[in-house]
Amino acid sequence: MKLSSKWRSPSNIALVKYWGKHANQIPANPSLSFTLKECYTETEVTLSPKKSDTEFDFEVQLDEKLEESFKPKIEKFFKAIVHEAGFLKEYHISIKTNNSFPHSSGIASSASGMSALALCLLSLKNQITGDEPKDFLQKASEWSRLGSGSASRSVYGGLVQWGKSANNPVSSDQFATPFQGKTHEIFKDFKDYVLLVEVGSKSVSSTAGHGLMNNHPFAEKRFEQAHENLSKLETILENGDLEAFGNLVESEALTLHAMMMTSQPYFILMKPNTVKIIDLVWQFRKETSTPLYFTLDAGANVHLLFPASAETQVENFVERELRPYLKDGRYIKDCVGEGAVEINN
Ligand code: 2P0
Repeated sequence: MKLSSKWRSPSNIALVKYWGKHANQIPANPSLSFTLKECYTETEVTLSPKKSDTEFDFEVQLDEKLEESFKPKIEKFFKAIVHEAGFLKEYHISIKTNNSFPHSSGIASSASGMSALALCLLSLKNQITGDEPKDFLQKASEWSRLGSGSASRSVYGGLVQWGKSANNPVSSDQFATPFQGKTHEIFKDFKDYVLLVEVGSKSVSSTAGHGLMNNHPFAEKRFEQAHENLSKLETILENGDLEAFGNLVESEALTLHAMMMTSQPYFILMKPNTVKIIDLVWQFRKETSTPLYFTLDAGANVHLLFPASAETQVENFVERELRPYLKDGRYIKDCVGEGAVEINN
């Protein structure tokens, strides 16, 4: 009998950013994100009798085509979890994956992709051993973290924290946890329009960028600031102060990119149209008082964050003023989502 497991896992957007890490994927500071809904990866893993003597006998297909370039990061992930997943050495492992968002959209697939894979592997472990640990999602988040730090946050829906912080006794560097604070209604159906500015691969990978925080002249101050911002954000999320929210997330986004620009070697992931869009967002906010804010990931795309009540104004603004600056005029209308789900065939 073939053993298989299939999961859909979403991407997430950090409000307080993870940038810098220690050995074994331990974050240098805590981060907090919104889990998304429309940007997700679906992955199916099937185990069958081993075909070769290699340590890990596996193949990966993206959109039904073999994808050799994914193998090194996955093999590294297998090595990181094999002490808890001995079955990885005993089977041929077939991984079939696809993303809801366009492949070369510049949307990082490592959060959704690595969490979907971790969830499948943990389900398979449980099928083989007959155990169902009561903390399934916590363990899946821990395994996801070992694949890619930001992936640890994708298994849960809504607001999710990863990394130890003083105010939150259940927080951990090992795995993410659902945000423990009170959340104002306004954040429950928040929108994130992902504006595609640049497609294709980035000049510097996130893993390399994290590495450049070692010996970075501003690193310690930045890690301290992330703790402070997380604590401020907890209050903002409770009281629903949108202006304070926007001020904090925009500052986090620009600080992330400032860390890149002040690394050695230095680099810039924003593109001219990224800056143009930020400028237009600021102008629009000033003129209309619409609560529209931006954040950035480690790339050139711009995420527009706003409450559902502002959607009509924002959509008109994007169509009228921002579309000319987007790659092929493309953007994805996303919103806060529920987290990963298992798919039963
Ligand atoms: C984040 N980013 O908190 C930050 C903000 C990008 C900008 O985590 O090396 O793909 O696989 O742990 O998680 C991107 O880095 O890096 C990231 P690895 P990851 O979402």
